[in-house]
Amino acid sequence: MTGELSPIDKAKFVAAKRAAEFVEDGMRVGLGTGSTAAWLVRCLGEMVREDGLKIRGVPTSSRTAELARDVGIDVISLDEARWLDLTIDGADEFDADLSLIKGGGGALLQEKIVATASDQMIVIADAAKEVGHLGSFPLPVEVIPFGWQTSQALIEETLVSMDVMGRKTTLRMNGDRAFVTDEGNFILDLHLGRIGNARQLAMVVNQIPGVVENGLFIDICDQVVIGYGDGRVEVR
Ligand code: ABF
Repeated sequence: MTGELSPIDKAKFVAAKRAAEFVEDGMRVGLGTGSTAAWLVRCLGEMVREDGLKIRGVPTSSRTAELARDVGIDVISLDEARWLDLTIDGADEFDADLSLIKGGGGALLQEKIVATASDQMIVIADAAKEVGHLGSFPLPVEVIPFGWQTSQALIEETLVSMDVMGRKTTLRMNGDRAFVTDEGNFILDLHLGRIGNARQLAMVVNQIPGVVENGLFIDICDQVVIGYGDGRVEVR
């Protein structure tokens, strides 16, 4: 499955493989989105096919659902599962409090719903995702298409009074068209540079009309499994 991996891919793979060890028979497992989570899905698929692991997987995006079915995982909907034992997903940034920025893959809404409806959430990440302060990675905010430019202006106005360094927001593009999420919404990327109070920012942004959800995951992640390019893994 792995062949000769680049250091970054090896870091993602070893983190995913270590996290897969937390998955037990009979679990309902939230399956994340992104390249690190894709390694997890492949590892779990191998455990299902070769070790007879019995799990039901709830994907956090249509891309993950397709990959999970391809590797032989029994895929069910979140409503069929009703609640999850464990969600394993990637992240764009994590800090010492295990607060996260997620949504670089455009799936933050389903990811946050699935992660919140889980007894435990584990993040798998290469070591470069660890930051002292959240904010270097643009914070994704999902907005409905109606009035998105007004929402963008409202967000920028709100940021003026927030404890952040930058205030520029850009519409996420997919080629020459706006990126559209599985729910048919748009993503605005907030280029903040440094977020002082992530908890406050997450609450305030979600009050803005037109905003559906943001990519700050506060008090959701329970553990992080960090992979390194030399093959080392660290669980915190
Ligand atoms: C998804 O994967 C997103 O929430 C997050 O932004 C992204 C990380 O992607 P990768 O694992 O490819 O770095 O979980």
